[in-house]
Amino acid sequence: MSHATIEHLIDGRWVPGDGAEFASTSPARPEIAVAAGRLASSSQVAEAIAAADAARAGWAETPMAERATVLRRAADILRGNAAEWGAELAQEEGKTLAEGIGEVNRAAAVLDFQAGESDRDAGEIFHSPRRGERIEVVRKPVGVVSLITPFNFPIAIPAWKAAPALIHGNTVVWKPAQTVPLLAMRLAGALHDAGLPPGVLNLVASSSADASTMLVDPRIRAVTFTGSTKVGRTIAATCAAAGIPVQAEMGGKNPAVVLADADIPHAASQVIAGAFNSTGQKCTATSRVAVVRSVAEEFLAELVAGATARVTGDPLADGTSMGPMIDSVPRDDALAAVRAGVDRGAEILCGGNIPEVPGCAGGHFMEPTIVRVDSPEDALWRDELFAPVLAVLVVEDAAEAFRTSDLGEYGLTAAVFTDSLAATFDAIDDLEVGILHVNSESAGADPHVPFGGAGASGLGPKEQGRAARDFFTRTTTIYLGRGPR
Ligand code: UN1
Repeated sequence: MSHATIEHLIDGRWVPGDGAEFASTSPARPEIAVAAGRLASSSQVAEAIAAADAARAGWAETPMAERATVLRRAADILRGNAAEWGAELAQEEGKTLAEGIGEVNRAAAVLDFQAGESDRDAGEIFHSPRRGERIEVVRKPVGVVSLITPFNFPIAIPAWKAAPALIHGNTVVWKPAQTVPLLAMRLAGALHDAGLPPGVLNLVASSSADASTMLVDPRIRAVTFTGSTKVGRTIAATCAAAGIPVQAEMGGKNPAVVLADADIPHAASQVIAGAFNSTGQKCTATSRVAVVRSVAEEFLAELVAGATARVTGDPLADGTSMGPMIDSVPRDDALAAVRAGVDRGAEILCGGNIPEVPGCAGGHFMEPTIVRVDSPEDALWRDELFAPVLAVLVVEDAAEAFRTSDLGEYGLTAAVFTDSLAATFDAIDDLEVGILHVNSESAGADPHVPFGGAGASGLGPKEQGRAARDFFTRTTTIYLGRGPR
């Protein structure tokens, strides 16, 4: 099968890389290259930064309505190619075809929402305590911003960083995850073909070492990152030393809480979706569930039935409801973590193995896995695996459910299943999370509302919605006096 050729977008031109050879491979069939080429070298990263800097003034001066037109055209291009690019996404990242197509359309929706900023208010105006004066707050672009994006949403996450950056008049240097260069090219290509001027968005698929200037170059004014807590904190430390603000969306160990008055079949199907969609590789995935003892038997039976009904297989095949993981190393780490849990006394309720997938012998598959732990101190209850593994803890009551779910330093999302208004209030008040779902799965992020977590899950202003402008603009407060009469 022929593969796509990896190129980089620098100053409005597609160019081959000067760095080492690399390829993205299909996680379902690792022997197949999806895209191949050469990495961008450090000097190409430098060219990209210079191009973004040169394009800065022109793009900042472009009326927001014109910037919006480019974003809307790019959204149309994404929608027009959703079937084809969704299939490429499924092939390159491993999520199912339906998830891949859904993600391309989601990226389009994000571009459209952010384009709409051109029709909304531009700033704020305040009363002044003095006569003949008012106080205005205007927003301006910050300048050149670096985007560093992960493998798991290869087009949606870049869209929700690039769209607000661009609509607010910033220019971009973007390093995608090395595992998903093709989908990065699709988004950059859509924006380029939509008429983005040269240099406004530059895509450089490079090694982390060669991209390191994207964190410290004095022309870079902000860095937005999504990935692990460890890498996010390292980036934040590096940028802090250079005085560059960072927005980092990082890990999660998101709990679901199932209380006695919950609709149990609904709760189980939502927890299954939260745990196993995208093969559990979401920072918002449900990775632990506390269930109250009086409903535990019914809930666990539904849960196990839902997990075992998932068809793990080739992401492009009809009927597949869970694809492979991105690589064998994190898959093997997740399997080892489950085995270590079993050695400590945890009980596997389903999964825990590498499934046989016809035609995909070397694929990075893992069965949807549910493990019952007997203590909230267990590592399976506390450590993020980024894999299709769900830990279950049976608790006595709502108070214990919330207490055990609040353990750990992460605070991205949580899901609470209940009919009780009082329990809902307790969840809102007591759970230290950036996103709370009441009677729905822990994952998901609508384009028009803030997204991001607390604690080890997030640093800096929130993404998405109107909140996105807090990171991608700086404000000037103007004391606007009329002068003496
Ligand atoms: C979702 O829950 O649909 O990296 C999106 C991640 C998050 C995005 C989650 N930043 O998984």
